[in-house]
Amino acid sequence: MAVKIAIACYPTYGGSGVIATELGLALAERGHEIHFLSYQSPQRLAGEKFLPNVFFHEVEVTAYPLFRYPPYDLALASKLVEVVETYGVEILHAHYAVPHAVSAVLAREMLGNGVKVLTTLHGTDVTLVGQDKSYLPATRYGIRKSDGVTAVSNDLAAQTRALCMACDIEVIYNFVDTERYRPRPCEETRAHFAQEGEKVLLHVSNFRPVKRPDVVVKIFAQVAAAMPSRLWLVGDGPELAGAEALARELGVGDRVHALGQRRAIEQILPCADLFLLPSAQESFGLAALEAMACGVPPVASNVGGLPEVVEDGISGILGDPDHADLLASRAIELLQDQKAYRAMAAAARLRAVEHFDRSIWIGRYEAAYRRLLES
Ligand code: GMT
Repeated sequence: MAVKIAIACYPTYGGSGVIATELGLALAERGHEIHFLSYQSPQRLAGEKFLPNVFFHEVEVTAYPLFRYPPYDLALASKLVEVVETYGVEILHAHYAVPHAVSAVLAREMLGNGVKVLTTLHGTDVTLVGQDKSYLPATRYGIRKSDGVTAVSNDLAAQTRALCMACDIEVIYNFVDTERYRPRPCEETRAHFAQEGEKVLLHVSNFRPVKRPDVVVKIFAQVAAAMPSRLWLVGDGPELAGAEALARELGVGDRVHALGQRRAIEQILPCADLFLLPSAQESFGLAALEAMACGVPPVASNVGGLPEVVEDGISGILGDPDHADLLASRAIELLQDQKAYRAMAAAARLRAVEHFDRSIWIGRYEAAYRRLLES
């Protein structure tokens, strides 16, 4: 049964926006009608093939001299109402609690027509932003008043329950399209930023403090002291300049390449030998999963949901991000042992295909929608 779904999400490169967009596109391919709502078109929507059942509705926030802070959450709620009334949307799917869940609940109350709200929690909406005292009561309200709640890992579900935000939370893991994200030859791309025989370490993020780009650079500096190597930094954010400064301080500035924000990430990932993600907190670690699908083992922190994705010593390396030296020495050992490296790269790919391929998890979202419509 085809369902009409409105997806409220962030349009940026961050994981929640990526999952929301990939989910919407996959659902559209399965015949559902998808309406994305955000303040700009989601990044991953750009360049996608034309699908007649995919719509984007820009949430416009009108400025007014009285408004020091134009109320985006109200504009989003109003847009959701408009989209439901115009297109007969049956489900409002909020990705990220703040403010999307609250706006969706408000829209449902305004409509009063039985439309259902499903909220998907992604991590920082519960563990960081949502816990800020300026947002906590509203975050709790949005989550509790949703008709259904999903979380992207068991760890995040447990953290949410601990905060008494909601008890009935279904875990629906993040997923990856393992046909698009796959190992591929990339001599040409590599040649731009690395020489033959050099190892390439890669970090992709929004360079916020939670991603610990300082640890990324510290790990790399030790690897670079042990073997010819390069560090590629993809993405942008407040900590990027600091990471580059640290690299210069540690004497590896000329081996670090900031590539900026890139769209075709599936073409860059397979060029790396290792993917670094030593975050302070990570509810799932979608970037690590995308690397694994490309046959690139992650070197990541053993926090949050990452141990549910990466099996330490099998499909990647997990450790304490405050012990960069330990993570670095395990990375060096792996890179020096070709047989062990090949086995880990193959295990990483296999784990992504067998446990996190999108075909497995899209069906779980469809089932959640069905249950809501029948309730
Ligand atoms: O990691 C970020 O800062 C971005 C953030 C987001 O919401 O866009 O990512 C979160 O959601 C992703 C998709 O579910 C998860 O894979 C990330 O682990 C999670 N980030 C954190 O928990 C820090």
